[in-house]
Amino acid sequence: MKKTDIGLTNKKKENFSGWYTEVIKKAKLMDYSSVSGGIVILPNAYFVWQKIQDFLNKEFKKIGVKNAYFPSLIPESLLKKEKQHIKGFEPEVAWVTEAGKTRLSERLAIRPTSETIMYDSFSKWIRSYKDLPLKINQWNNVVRWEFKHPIPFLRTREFLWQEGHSVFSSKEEADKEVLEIINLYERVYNELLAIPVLRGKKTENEKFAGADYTLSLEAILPNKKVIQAATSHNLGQNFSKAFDIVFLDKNEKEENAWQTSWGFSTRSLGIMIATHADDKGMIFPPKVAPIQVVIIPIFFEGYKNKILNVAKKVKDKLKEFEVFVDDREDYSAGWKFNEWELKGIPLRIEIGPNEIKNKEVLAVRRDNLKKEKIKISKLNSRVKYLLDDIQKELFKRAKKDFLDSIKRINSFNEIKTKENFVFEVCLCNKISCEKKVNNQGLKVLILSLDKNIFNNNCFVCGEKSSFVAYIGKSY
Ligand code: 86X
Repeated sequence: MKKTDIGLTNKKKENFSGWYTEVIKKAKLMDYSSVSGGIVILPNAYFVWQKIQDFLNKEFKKIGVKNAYFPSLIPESLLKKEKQHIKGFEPEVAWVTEAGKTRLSERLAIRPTSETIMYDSFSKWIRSYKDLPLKINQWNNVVRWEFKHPIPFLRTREFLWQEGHSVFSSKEEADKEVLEIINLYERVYNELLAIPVLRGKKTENEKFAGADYTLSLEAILPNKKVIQAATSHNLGQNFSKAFDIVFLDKNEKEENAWQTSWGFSTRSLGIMIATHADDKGMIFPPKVAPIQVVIIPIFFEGYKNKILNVAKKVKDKLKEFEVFVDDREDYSAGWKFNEWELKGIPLRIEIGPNEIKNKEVLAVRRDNLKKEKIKISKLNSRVKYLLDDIQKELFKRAKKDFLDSIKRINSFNEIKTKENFVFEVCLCNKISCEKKVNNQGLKVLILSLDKNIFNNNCFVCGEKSSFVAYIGKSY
């Protein structure tokens, strides 16, 4: 293969979508399948998903969430029991209608989300306040037959996620949990994936129809389009009424339960790739990198075995990290450098005759390509420092782009839709003002939970404002 074959031809700044498609394919993160909108998640990307699972499973356990598994097929009658929540979604449901040559007496939906099948069970399990809270999570796949064109990871017809579903005896507990969960999701983005996000509440118009209110995270992609990054819903008593989830309270009085549901999906992998990768290819944040350090022995005639041995010793010293020694002999060192840059490995260690002589290695960072010599005796602590620093640097860069993408405005005529910005505004939260925003091809993405208003007047109608909101183009 020629050097040019493993480089990227599209530039991130010039042709974002062409670039994205090229990175995910050439860095071996995904492969297409014979179903449109169905992708193969390759080991390098799946590894990240497992890191997310590890983190969330640990945190879920701390708050009493237990993992379980429900069937992937949902009878039509169950799916349609809560009318409100499937509004607008019906065209996306995929159905199983026959088995072999027999037509099924009732169609079965391939789960687009599992509220209905889970809550049917919950209604049988819950009798008294003593059965609450109930907190069940499942890691599964869901299918939504979207008609917008699919984009690997970011919009696929089948994807992986976790969906958590809790049942409480009071509204307050549900309020507390939806916030707790959205904060947890924010930590996955900030701490693992090194990505800043907007966090807030959806408007009545944009919330999940089955919920009293929806909290969400929104990520800003390099093309300045905004994408929903995770959601946490307070379902109130909407589903408990439809599914008859009732409990006897301490006074033996029958009450409808209070519920939440929340999800985090493999869309996050697409957001991570789009955020950090550059014109040379993928860049994994060290905390989720399938290989954190790649060691490349530079073979010289007469030194080969010696160098290989040192490479193996270095790997042994770095036991606490994910390390791979690329000892392939039929590729040149330069070719390997390019390949591991393309694949996004955060740190490369080169070992040649000079390094052996001086009892050191040469380390090259993927984020800024800076090189430094590290004494073998200081290897462990320095590699730890460098990986931490790369993680921090990636977040810092992403945060700068994020802040640069947000522009505060005070009046509606400041919106120039050709400009690519997320606008920070003060809003009254009337539907008529939101519709005016929508007519510009923009959405009210979230209402901030913690920012104080900076203008007393709604940026659309001029009447009293009540929220800081973010508006922008959405995926
Ligand atoms: C909304 C709601 C909720 C648990 C989450 O956002 C997190 C995890 N579920 C999901 N939603 C639907 O309810 C839905 C329903 C049908 Cl029938 C459909 F075809 C598509 C859907 N998409 C989203």
